[in-house]
Amino acid sequence: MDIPKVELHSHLNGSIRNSTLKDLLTNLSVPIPRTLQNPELEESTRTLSECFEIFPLIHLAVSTSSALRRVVRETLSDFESDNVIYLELRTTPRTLDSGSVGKREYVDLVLSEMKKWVEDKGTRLIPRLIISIDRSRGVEEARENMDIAKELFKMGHDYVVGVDLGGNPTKGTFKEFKGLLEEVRTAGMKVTVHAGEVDNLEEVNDIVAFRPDRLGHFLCVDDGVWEKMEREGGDIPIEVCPTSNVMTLGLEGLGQHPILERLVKEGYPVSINTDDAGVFNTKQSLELYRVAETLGLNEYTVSGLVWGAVDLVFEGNRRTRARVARDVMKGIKGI
Ligand code: 6MZ
Repeated sequence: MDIPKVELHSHLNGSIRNSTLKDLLTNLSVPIPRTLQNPELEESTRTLSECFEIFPLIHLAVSTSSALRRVVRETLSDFESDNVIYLELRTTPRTLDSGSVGKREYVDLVLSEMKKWVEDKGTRLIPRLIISIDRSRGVEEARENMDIAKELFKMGHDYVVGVDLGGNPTKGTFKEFKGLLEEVRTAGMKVTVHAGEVDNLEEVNDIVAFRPDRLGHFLCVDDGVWEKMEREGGDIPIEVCPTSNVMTLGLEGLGQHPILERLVKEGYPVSINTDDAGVFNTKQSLELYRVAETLGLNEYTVSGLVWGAVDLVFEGNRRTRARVARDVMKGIKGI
């Protein structure tokens, strides 16, 4: 799958290379957990609760400005090597360097490192930033994150394209954050919401009623949810993360994915993504390959999936969107 691709659902710290994570933990003299020592375990044991155990460890490893800069650079390089040409990375602002770097500085640091990387490399990869809320950390922290997002958006920062509600889906409720998300939407920003990663139909219905610009995962849903979506405004694009979904749902394989086949066969607006390329030991081309293999798709159908995702980007600049479309089309025509 060497065609130019777009990636729309990728958590910055979840994209950390395993080698970097081990390296940073070693420097901090933190013992390396068993799953990080054995590559076979890395691939087979990332259930939802294990994922949410590993994120605090990643955050501990990436607790300095220099570590964060390194993760930004390496993540961009990894996506570029996989021929991703447009990348929406998302991250949750937090403090670094024992509190001397605040949340706003965290975001500034990510943005400046992205810009610097682009300038130094002269790359065709276009990186963009989505600012996340971690639902397990409460509304006050969420408000701080959304204030940062709104401020940067109002300033016209060309890299900041939207906000996200994510974090451990078993903690907190969508309702707590709805008002905040409404505010950022009114300010003109795009909103994506993680939905249905665990069984909670009431919450999924609330999220669908809110009508975010995109939905993340959308796994535990029933017919009533689809009917509601249809009735109340039609399709909301879905960010599918195949390997992540298989692991967090504890499936035997992608063939058991609850909605993938239906989405692809019905031509639903979807994008295929990595979620946490480091945690799930994956990359975009591999995700597309797994979808193709599972559903028996030929390369034209896979190209159609990539092309469809171009329409779903949060980028607001018409020229940039046209550039992405042109580059993807050029690649597809070459196959
Ligand atoms: C929900 C997830 C996630 O923000 O520190 N995150 N939230 N579902 C998932 N599915 C597996 N994977 C990652 O990146 C790590 C953070 O992203 C969210 C969690 O809040 C995690 O702490 P950042 O860059």
